[in-house]
Amino acid sequence: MTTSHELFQRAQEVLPGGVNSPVRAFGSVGREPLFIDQAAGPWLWDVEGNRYLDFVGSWGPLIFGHAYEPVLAAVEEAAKKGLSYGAPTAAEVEMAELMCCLVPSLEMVRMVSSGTEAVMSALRVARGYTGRELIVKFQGCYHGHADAMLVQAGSGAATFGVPDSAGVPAAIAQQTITVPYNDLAAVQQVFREQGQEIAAVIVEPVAANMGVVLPEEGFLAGLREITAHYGALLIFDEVITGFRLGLDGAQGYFGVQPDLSTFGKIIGGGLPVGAFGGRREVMSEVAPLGKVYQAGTLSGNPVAMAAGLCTLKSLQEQPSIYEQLASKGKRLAEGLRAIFQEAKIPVTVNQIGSLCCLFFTAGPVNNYADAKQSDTERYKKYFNAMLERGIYLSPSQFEALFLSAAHTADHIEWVLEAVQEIVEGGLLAWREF
Ligand code: KE4
Repeated sequence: MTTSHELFQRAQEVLPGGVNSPVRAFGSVGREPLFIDQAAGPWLWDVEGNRYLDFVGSWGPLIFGHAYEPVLAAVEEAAKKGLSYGAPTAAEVEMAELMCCLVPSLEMVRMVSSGTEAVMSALRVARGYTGRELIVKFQGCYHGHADAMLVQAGSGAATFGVPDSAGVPAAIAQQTITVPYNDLAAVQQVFREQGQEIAAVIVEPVAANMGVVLPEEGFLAGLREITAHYGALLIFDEVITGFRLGLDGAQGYFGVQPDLSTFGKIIGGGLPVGAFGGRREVMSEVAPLGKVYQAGTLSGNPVAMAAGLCTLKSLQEQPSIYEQLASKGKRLAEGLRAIFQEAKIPVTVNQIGSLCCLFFTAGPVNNYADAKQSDTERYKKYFNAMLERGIYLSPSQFEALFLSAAHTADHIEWVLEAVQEIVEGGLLAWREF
């Protein structure tokens, strides 16, 4: 039997860091990654046959859990007809029609193969439509790895970004302005100074890449008002929240309509799919209809469309899934708060629907600066102690916990019992130094 360790040794010879995406390397939790052999429902099995209750869910796509039978059947049926044609198919039309039916702000969409590609394309459309170049993003929000998005502000409320990745040209970074999440005054200030040059504001309507941070009352509506006033576009990056917070995503949940939205994860049902879309007037700029070039060999891939369509139709047929997920999320959040309050360990638990995050800081956590107050050493201990108990959490303090329809109330109670045991064991005891 091959072990995760043996695979990781081999992987590091031929894959940078031994992985195909950095967070999978378990770098911030101080141990080697598990190599997964298979999964079903809420369960993962590693290559050594160990079973884990999975709360990463491939980082969000699997709202019905792993190996959801209807999706497997749809994929099998599509695959038997061929894997890719590089030509239009009925499935792509059906997918676009369904997305536009479910999300009111969508009049046209374009399918791509990842969230990054969706965001990169949406930014280009915004720049092409407005004729402007500057983009505003929020510190701690993650929108994939397109150059313009790999920018982290320096200090200060509003500043020109400096790259937080090697290889991003300064000239690109300087076209991205970053401000603190939930800070409308900072956004106002940026627009007062450069509003006529700003093509778009891009925001995670619920931030889930600095841990989970909720929009404060009026924040999203404020962004809508400011961008409309200055003729900039508002882009909601719903790669995580799209079809997770509800059939009409965070924009439906909070009642704010963006000009463009980006999607990924759930719309692929576990296969590589992204999409961007919005107002017809804006999307009409996209080639071949308009002058903004955008293309992709596997965009709208028929097998991926089958997985995505089956997932969205299943959600449409079972809308009660959302209140069930929210109820499980609420129980988990309240249970965690109670355990740590009893133990006098200061934590903050942010939760909305099936997204949840336990921060090891007294909080509140309303932006990236707050989130970075978290004790990541304590998170590391917590992650490893939970893994030893067969519970697979996000291997970073700055990610979300994802619930799926496959998680039962009993699974939530099991998690809370495990946390209680860890806390009682003193592993996470809060020592005032
Ligand atoms: P992808 O290119 O990874 O499909 O999507 C990029 C992206 C865009 N927008 C948001 C809001 C996202 O959360 C993401 C990707 N999310 C991460 C998890 N935090 C993907 C996991 C990874 O990087 O391996």
